[in-house]
Amino acid sequence: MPAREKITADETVRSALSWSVRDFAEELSSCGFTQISGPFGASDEAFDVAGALFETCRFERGLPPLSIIGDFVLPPLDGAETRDFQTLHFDFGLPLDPKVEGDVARYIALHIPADVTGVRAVTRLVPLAALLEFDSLSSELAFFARHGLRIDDAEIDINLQPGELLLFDNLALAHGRRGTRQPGELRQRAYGHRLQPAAQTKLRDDVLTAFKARLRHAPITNSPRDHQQRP
Ligand SMILES: O=C(O)CCC(=O)C(=O)O
Ligand SMILES: [Fe+2]
Repeated sequence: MPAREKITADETVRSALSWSVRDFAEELSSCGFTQISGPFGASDEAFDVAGALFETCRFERGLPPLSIIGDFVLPPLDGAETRDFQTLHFDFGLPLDPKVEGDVARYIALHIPADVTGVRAVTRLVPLAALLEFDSLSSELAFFARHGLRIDDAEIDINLQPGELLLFDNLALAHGRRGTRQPGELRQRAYGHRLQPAAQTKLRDDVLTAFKARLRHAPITNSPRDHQQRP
């Protein structure tokens, strides 16, 4: 049975959600991210839902099949707490001048297990269209910077809580963190494609073309639901 049928037929997953997989997939496609309250106690359960949603999105976008290319406990259980800030980044990066076969992360799922206590960090999301808008104002950037315009103006802070799941498009939003995370606090799974250099170059060009088109027409909108735009 093709993966998509297997996923959308999973009534256990669907009935556990107040929104259907399709609703969340639509929000992920239009906003670049979606937050699901669950609660999901265990990460396996959360990532089953993540996989179903990403599969729906990638199928509708005509993207190549996804596989799990990274699965991390952040920080590691036997590690130290993180520093109190993580700069904006793309997981696995965007290939700029690919020469060898490599993994490209298309979607990221973040889950905080339900038994974690005392979460103090928030995940920062910044739509790339907004970053490019800033870039296109480069001659004026120095002026605005002197007058207090910060990238924070485009930033969406996600205050992910125990049991919740955050899904985002790694190639539509840069992400980072504000605040400290304790060992074992966050589970992160990256879904992507292993691509030859020519396919990586095409993906890079498709991503940049999509940004340019968005800039000409409409910027990525923030979620209509419960996300906090920084003041
Ligand atoms: O802690 C977070 O919210 C984000 C973590 C992250 O993006 C990473 O470690 O790659
Ligand atoms: Fe990351």
